[in-house]
Amino acid sequence: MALNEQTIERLAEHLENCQLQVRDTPKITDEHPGMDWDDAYAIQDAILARKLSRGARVVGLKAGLTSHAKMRQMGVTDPVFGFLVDGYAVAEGAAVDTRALIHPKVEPEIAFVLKHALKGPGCHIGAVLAATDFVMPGIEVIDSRYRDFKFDLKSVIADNTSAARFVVGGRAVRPEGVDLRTVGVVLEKNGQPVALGAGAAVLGHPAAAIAMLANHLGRRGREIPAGSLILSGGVTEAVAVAAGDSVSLRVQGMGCTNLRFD
Ligand code: 0L1
Ligand code: MG
Repeated sequence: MALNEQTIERLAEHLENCQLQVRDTPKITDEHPGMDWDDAYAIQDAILARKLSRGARVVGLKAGLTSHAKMRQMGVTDPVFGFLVDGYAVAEGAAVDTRALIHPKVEPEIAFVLKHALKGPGCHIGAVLAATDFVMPGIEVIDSRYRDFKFDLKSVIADNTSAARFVVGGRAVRPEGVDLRTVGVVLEKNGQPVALGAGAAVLGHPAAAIAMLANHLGRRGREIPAGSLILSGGVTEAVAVAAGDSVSLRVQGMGCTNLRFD
């Protein structure tokens, strides 16, 4: 670790305040160019601890930057991992209040729900599919706390990978009931298709993102608990949304899930 505990706490407070007060900030590596990967996840952990101390619950996990389209869009090369708390969950078809967000974007995702825990190292697609109860469509709303979504990987990890809101819905499907590589995904905004893709856009197979998360947690002595919901990452680039927009995600064989923005 390159940062001391006080600095980690201060940066966590700063980033969380940006989220709570709906204001952006330059990326934190501008002031702390020497921070390392452990510092980045320690800041993310400290943000989670702040939320838990106020009564939040973890309701899921996420992998981000898992598609080449997203990596190109953001100019980065590796996936990142974050947490989802109860305040981020939106009921299907409900409205997201854009006044609580800085510059939201939506991403079409495949959500996994596990029946068994997954623990790395050595976790692979086969283990993920064996541990998966069902998969379903999910829309993630990301809202980087960084000005103009300009960040590097360490900054975005510290900022809990831009997590802000999510919805899951449509039809829950057993993993053996769908080929997650070839499954087609259509994201519509205000009735117009705005992004199209197939599951393989996520690291060749969306389950690979879950395996990477299990291996990442395993290196830290943790696991993905049974019952977890995990967003496996955007299948396409992210699409900007604003008040008045409605967004719908259709995943082949899994139906549709929707969000509105007020
Ligand atoms: O979920 C994601 O893929 C987003 C990760 C963070 C990068 C971003 O804000 O676009
Ligand atoms: Mg995402």
